Amino acid sequence: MNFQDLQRVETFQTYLDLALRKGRESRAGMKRPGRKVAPIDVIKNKELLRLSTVNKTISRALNRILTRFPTLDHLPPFYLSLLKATLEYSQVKKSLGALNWAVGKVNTFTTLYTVKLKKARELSLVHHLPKEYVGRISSVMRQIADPLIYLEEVRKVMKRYPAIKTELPTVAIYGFPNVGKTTLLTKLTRSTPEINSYAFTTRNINVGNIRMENRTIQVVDTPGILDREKKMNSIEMQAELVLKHVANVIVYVYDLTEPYPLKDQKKLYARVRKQYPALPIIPYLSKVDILEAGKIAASGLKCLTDYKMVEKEILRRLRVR
Ligand SMILES: Nc1nc2c(ncn2[C@@H]2O[C@H](COP(=O)(O)OP(=O)(O)OP(=O)(O)O)[C@@H](O)[C@H]2O)c(=O)[nH]1
Ligand SMILES: [Mg+2]
Repeated sequence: MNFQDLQRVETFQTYLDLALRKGRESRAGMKRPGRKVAPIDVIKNKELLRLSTVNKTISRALNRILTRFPTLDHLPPFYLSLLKATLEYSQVKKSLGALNWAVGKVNTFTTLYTVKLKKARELSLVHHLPKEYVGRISSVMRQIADPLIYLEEVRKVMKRYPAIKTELPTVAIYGFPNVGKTTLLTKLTRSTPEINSYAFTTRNINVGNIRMENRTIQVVDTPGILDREKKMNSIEMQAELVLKHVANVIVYVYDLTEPYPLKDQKKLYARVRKQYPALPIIPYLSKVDILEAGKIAASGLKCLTDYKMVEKEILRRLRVR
């Protein structure tokens, strides 16, 4: 899913002003009737067109928001968990519900005032009813002021969600900070995310694809994890949700050149192993090109050290699944 294209949600006043302006323009732009029509009916027809234009403009604007935002009931578990962790789920639901309510309400008032206007016999009433209609519509729109403001906040948060295809077979690269996770992603895929010689370079989830044997395998590079007891930050939590809901295989990256003790790296590995017993884990040792001789043997690790081997192993693991 991709939330990057969600469009900005404007204030109620913006939508209302737009609808009223379009309404006025439609009234002004109406052609003179060809045949002889009573003066009161000329005005009536203009006002009727104005009402339907206001209705159409508001419905279109609000429905566009409603259709672009994901349907909460159909969100894949990864995005649903992410949403619940980063936003107030019930408030998102309520705000979208409020927009739906407003579309219905504006529609009902439009029908009501269309009928009233058609029936009106006096000119004063023909002038008065549209004013009353605008008052009613304004009041409905005012009632969705807060939901619209909140949905704009929601959009800004969702824009930062990673674009993960939850239906693709997925490999998650996991491990301590600065161990070479993103470098491995760039070797496995053609993506070119940022790589740096300092920890916590990856502040978001990077995604790349491997095309092999006529299938696409998604590779997700997670930010570095410190196996802390204390509460996880939002980025660490995203990495955790990838393992929980999206990954079919994990590549765990070990690094013997970084200051993180091997004991801690093994502990994180064991934690992941225990937490996700159904997921195969491929241990990979990075930076062997700069590793002192004998260090691998001394570590007792049994890892792949070449990304080509990792690729083969990923395929093998996915094939047996
Ligand atoms: N020599 C050598 N350097 C490597 C290798 N893999 C990664 N590096 C270097 O290690 C540093 C960190 O690499 P990244 O790929 O950014 O590591 P990361 O695990 O994604 O780091 P965070 O995103 O901060 O958690 C960079 O300076 C890389 O160039 C490798 O196999 N050999
Ligand atoms: Mg990285």
